[in-house]
Amino acid sequence: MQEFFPNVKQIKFEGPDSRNPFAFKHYNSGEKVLGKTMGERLRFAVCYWHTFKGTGSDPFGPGTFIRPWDASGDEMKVAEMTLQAAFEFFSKLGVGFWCFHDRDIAPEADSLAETNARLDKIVGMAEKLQDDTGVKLLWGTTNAFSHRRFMAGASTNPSPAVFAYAASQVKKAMEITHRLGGSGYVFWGGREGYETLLNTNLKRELEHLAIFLRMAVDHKKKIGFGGQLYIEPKPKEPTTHQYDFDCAAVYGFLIKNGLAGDFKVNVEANHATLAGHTFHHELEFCAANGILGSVDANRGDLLLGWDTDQFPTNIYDTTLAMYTILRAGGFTTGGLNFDAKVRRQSVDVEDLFHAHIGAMDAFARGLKIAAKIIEDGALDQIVKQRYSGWDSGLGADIEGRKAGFDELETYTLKNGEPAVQSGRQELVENVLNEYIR
Ligand code: XUL
Ligand code: CO
Repeated sequence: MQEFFPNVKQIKFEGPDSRNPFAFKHYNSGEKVLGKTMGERLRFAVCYWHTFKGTGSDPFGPGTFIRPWDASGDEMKVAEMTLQAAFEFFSKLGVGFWCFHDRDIAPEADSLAETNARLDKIVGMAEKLQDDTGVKLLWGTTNAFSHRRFMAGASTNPSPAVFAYAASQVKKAMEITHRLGGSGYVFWGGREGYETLLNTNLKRELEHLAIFLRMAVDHKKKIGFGGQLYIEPKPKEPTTHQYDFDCAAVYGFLIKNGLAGDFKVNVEANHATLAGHTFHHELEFCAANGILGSVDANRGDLLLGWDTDQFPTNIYDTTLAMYTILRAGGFTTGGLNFDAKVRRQSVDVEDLFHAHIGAMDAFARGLKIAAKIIEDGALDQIVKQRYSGWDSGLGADIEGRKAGFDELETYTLKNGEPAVQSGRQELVENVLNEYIR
């Protein structure tokens, strides 16, 4: 069988002193952190679209990558070679999971029936490669945003025929995800939003989105798919205003439509920053509301301000992310999917390894640092003390709904001006810095 990464052998853990660029310095899959192995805690996944289908194109120029798995004039042959290259990559990197869009793994044909037949063929191969390598599917999803039929959205399209096409596509994508034993299924509303309200019935589009998601829940039950459904928020890009703007908007939408029990959130770091939030904020919001499901691990560039999907390398970001994820109980069905692409100038196949090795090490460091902060209770003590007024007396009466406005007015009239306490922001920032090593 053809080897697509002949210059790279199995990536191993060599420890922080290693200078081998093809070795992990911090990610040691079998090492235990807070009672579980790093592999179990981090549940890394490689995404198919950027890593194997990405071309290096940008709005100012076409692709720059020349991939050995693209070297055929026959689309289906390319799909087969790409799948083989992907599983060679997953195995050499030592990740447990992968993620795909339906259209990443098999090219669209002239009819839906023919496209589905192509998918079945590739999925049969993927089933075998999963068995051979032990690599599992973290989640599947549908690309209902690239084809011109979806230019005005999929489930929020003004045309019911496009809604039907998107439904057929999701039906099939859920079925193949189920067949491959996927732990989840993602809905990212690629073009579920609008460019101008002058031609948009916003109320109706939101109703259609809810109907569509209800149909997906029904179909999941019908086929016996036990994986978790996720919504992945993004505020803009490609549309000017996306409906699943951020985690709070998604949560409100789910609650309003009685879907909160059926969906969790797939939080993407770069989407968080596009929404004007930190990645940490979005994770903490989900944790606080019991909807933290999975993560698209990447980073944006605040100087550029678009979805650059860079590989995560910032230790502060990975530490704070893992701090929230660990305190929320860790991943169950979810994991850390590298929805990230190498830069346009990183044209060598080896660059794909450097990118993932660095990102996995960055999260391994974040995990270890966050675990130590938690073990020491270094920040917990400070936060607990800050809110201790709520544990007894006045605070407990308010939380227990024993006091109303009348009682609180009586209290205030009697006790006068409340004492103020320092928020000690510089102190907590220093504490964090002491752990980042
Ligand atoms: C786009 C994005 C998608 C989703 C899956 O910004 O993040 O790749 O993760 O459709
Ligand atoms: Co994503």
